[in-house]
Amino acid sequence: MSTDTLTQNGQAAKRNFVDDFESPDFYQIDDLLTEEHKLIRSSIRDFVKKEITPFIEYWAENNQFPTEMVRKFGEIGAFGPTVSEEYGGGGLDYTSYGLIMQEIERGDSGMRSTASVQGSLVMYPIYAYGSEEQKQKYLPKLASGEMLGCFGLTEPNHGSNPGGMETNIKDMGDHYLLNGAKMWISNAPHADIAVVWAKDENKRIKGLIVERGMDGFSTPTTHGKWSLRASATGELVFSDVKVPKENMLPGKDGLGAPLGCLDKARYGIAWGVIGAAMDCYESARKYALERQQFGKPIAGFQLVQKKLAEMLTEITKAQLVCWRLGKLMDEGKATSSQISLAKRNNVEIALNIAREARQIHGGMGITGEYPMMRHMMNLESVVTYEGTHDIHLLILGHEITGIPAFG
Ligand code: TGC
Ligand code: FAD
Repeated sequence: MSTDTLTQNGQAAKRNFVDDFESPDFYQIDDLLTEEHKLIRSSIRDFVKKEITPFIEYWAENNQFPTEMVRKFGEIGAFGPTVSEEYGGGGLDYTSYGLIMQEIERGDSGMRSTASVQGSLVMYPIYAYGSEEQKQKYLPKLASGEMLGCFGLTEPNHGSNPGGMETNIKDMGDHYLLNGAKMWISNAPHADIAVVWAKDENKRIKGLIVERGMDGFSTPTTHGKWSLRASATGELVFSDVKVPKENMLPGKDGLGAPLGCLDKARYGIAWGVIGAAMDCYESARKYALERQQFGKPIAGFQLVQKKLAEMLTEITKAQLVCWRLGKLMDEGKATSSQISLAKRNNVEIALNIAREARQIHGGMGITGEYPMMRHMMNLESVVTYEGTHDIHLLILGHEITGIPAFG
């Protein structure tokens, strides 16, 4: 991990900032959670109030990835919560994982990206498809935050259709020769390792662990983002990189291997964005009660109440979808299309809630004094990555009709 952060926490903290966030629970969904779930949620919420929300506007405004958060996330168990304790994971269930993502994304989607890429897209493939040596070598360091990882699937010419990827490996006897490029890769500029998907000579997709420092491997930073500004995004460029044979993931190949990881990450996003939505809703509810126009709080106007009532309705529906999906994940019964429904629906409602909440704040809503603009800009990435809104619709269409309409 590079430690070149510019962050000076003392300078970054907002003056007089008090984060008194409490989540809405209109349908008493807390009654469906265990004491352990509530404890985990409350400890992550406290962490976010102390370590993220006082600084996040500064990081986002300055387009700064706070590298110190990697170790801190490791310390609180945000990396690989469902990975077994034997390899440094939390050994927790999927509802716990979802609640952790929800609380972190309440702070910021970019912070949740850092955690969910590390857990679902780097630790999960090593855990599920890796050799015993790979698991022992990488998982404990990834879990603790000693190492940061990234996941390279998307390419300049292949985003929604990763099956068309051009990145390739040649078998050179004692190693593979890796060539190609990936783009839009979260964590890439700071990553110690990359889980990379490439085609072999038989056009079969394989997963490889590529380490920083391997000759011919570079990770240029992507600049000019108006979204996920506290998350580092970059490219992965491979020019005749010699990858040792023991770095190939032996347990699974084909497009189903990376897509299996995406299922875990999409599940985490479905929960995560409820956090962003709740943050916007709570901010709007409080502002509407305080802000006076025409001699009374704007919360007293029917049109403002309509906005708040619709936000709470959609948050409640999203919470119920996630609670049920978490149970299905634990029972090993969740399908990819059920996960698509949750990801697609929840990101859309979060984005709509961010926009409506911004309107309730009037002009103040466009400033960094309130979180909506940052959440809204972040959610424009979230609605695109891990499968775009329309790709998830087509996955559902395929499930309903049996007819794929992708090509
Ligand atoms: P298709 O022919 O449908 O499937 C190919 C093989 O894959 C299997 N499969 C899955 N396996 C596990 N989980 C899933 N969700 C799966 N979906 C499909 C399928 O059974 C088949 O297996 P086999 O054994 O028969 O070969 O594939 P297709 O080429 O038609 O594409 C289908 C499509 C469009 C749904 C898929 O490619 C897709 O999901 N596209 C979206 C791409 C995407 O999501 N990219 C994400 C990149 S990573 C990222 O964005 C990280 S951001 C992280 C952050 O910062 O938080
Ligand atoms: P395209 O696939 O070119 O799509 C453009 C438009 O065409 C979209 O609206 C799409 O819905 C539409 N479209 C495409 N195909 C169809 C179709 N068949 N029918 C109808 N409409 C269609 N990738 C990684 O591998 N690892 C990462 O860590 C990662 N992090 C990311 C971080 C950020 C901030 C962003 C923005 C992206 C990240 N991605 C990552 C890439 C992300 O997964 C892709 O951007 C996404 O899958 C879409 O691919 P694309 O951008 O190439 O868009």
